[in-house]
Amino acid sequence: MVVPESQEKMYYPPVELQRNAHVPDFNSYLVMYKKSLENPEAFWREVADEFFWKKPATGPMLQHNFDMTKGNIFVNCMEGAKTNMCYNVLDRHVKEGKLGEKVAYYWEGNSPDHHMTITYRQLLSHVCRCANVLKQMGVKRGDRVSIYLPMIPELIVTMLACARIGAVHSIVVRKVTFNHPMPRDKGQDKVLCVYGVYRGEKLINLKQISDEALEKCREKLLLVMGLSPWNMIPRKSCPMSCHIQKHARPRLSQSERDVWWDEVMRDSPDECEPEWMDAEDPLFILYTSGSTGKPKGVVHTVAGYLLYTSLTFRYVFDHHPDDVYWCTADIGWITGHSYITYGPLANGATSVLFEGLPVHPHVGRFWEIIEKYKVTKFYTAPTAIRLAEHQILGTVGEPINPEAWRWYHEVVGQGRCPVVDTFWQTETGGHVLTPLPAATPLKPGSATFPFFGVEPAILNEHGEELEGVTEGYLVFRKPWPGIMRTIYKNQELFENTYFRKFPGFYVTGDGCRRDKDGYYWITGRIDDMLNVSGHLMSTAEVEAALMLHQSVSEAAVVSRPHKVKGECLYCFVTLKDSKEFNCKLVEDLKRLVREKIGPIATPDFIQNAPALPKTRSGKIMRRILRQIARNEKDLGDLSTLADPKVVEVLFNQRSEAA
Ligand code: 6R9
Repeated sequence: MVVPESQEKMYYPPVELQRNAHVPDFNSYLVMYKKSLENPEAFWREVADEFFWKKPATGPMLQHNFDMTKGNIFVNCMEGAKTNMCYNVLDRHVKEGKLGEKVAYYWEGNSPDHHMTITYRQLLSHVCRCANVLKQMGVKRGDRVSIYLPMIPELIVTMLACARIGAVHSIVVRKVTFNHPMPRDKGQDKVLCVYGVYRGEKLINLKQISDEALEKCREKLLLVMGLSPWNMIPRKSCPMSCHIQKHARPRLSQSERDVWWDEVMRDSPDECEPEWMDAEDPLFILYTSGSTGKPKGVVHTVAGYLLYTSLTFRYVFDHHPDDVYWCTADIGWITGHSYITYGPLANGATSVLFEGLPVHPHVGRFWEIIEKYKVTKFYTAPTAIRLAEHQILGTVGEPINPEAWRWYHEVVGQGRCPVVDTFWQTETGGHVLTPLPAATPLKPGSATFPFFGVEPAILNEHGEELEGVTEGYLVFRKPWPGIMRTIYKNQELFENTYFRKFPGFYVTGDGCRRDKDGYYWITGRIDDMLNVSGHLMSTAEVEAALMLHQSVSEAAVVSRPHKVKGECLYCFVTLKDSKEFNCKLVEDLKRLVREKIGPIATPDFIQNAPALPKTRSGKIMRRILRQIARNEKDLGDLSTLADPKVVEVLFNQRSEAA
């Protein structure tokens, strides 16, 4: 792969940061990393010691089998131990840690006029009330609860209330139809949702969507809360009593099934004994973003997930008690589960919880919020960075990834803040390849090195391990506590998807390159690799080349069968505002790719794409683009698409010109 020279520049951790850091230099990282691999038992035991265990473990910290030829795949952490997630992230701080009055969340609404502050003590009290409400509704240990809420405090409250009583939460990403993530099978599911919510200027009627889904499943119950902005009026003076003023309430269509949040919460007692769970009991199910296929219900369990999200949060963000931390992700994505709810709370952190959009009511909203709450640690996605970069700075003509990286580093971080590029997956539970801010010299675009306890390897197609400078399949040799345990009700799919290809390894499905300094570079999903006349190339490198052109704001490349070459390149490009798509541009782009990568990579098709199909978390769904390129109309499951209309537009504008 061609690496633009600019990518090779190293950025060293600032000295001021190193003085007070948990891992103050690269050598300390190496020492701890070595210990975590050589003696995982001692390493994870020490991490576990800081949490509350109703009963200690009788088994080892980690046991596993990753080899299908030797039996079922499993991971087991702290067998015999009993604990409760909610107790560890709330009661422990309020009762033992004296953090009761510390702010857990600064909630900032869609409108800048709506905001509130929630302390650890208040959060605990609301969680206990909600836990009692759930019990009252008949939710028991082991039951599944589907949650369909926007980014409001009640979302965190309901997640933790489930964790407290041992119910398994399954958060449904908003705007998704209930097609797949809403469980259709018979179960003891309860559903929580709000009546509606504003996203920017747009009102989304979540209740109506839920009603439609629920029609088919009689046994479900629905707890309805108010329309989000209406709720806010009483919020400031009376946190969480909230919700639609009586006279402004819509009538409930299903009055025997649906209840109003404030009515049931008001009379609910604010004490609730936690359910003492087994270490390996499920904590939640989360459906993967589906950028590569049918969404799978990834299952995470109590103890291991607690240890791993807590530790990664502390080290990767170098957390200190006076930090104000902000992760802009949606809680419906694994990033929100691990790094808005569980990881930060396990550390007693203060976080910002933001309901709105980065561009509402104006493009500077992110930076305004950072100012307002004096945010010290900021965690966001490249999509958001690119959006802000283009809107604020106009545009430049260099590779998008390093370019966006540098902009983030220099303009947002004023050159003082390390950028931690964290590689992980819903399946991994937490960061697996990541820099540590005071320890790791950075290269823009690289997720650098493995986190503690994580042992990566790069394999070729035949499963042979590749050493040194190389590129191939990214796999992991051993589990860490936070790795997924199974796919909900489908152990077979779990084993086939992640373990069949290379016995003995967890297969991420991502391609990866290791450079001369041992840095890891993710090259994209393996399914997105192209084979043109026998040359293997990653879509990411062709896309990076296309984005060098000053008219291009985004590009996505997929393969299309070709009589002679086997596969050829079909490129979708989104142009910057005011740029025109014409024959000259197409020729320029072809020449550019040829120059940067070589004649073999010359695109056969280039199509104008006013927008690209993306998941809610901003990932391009190349599976769909591949089908558009091949003119295959049966697109299968589109339920995780953020905006299904995009697909139709792209079909209509297909490029047949070679
Ligand atoms: C956390 C999350 C997982 C897939 C993963 C990979 C891509 C995530 C990345 C990255 C390059 C990074 N990915 N982090 N690629 N650099 N820092 O995103 O989970 O929604 O399950 O997606 O995202 O392809 O396999 P999830």
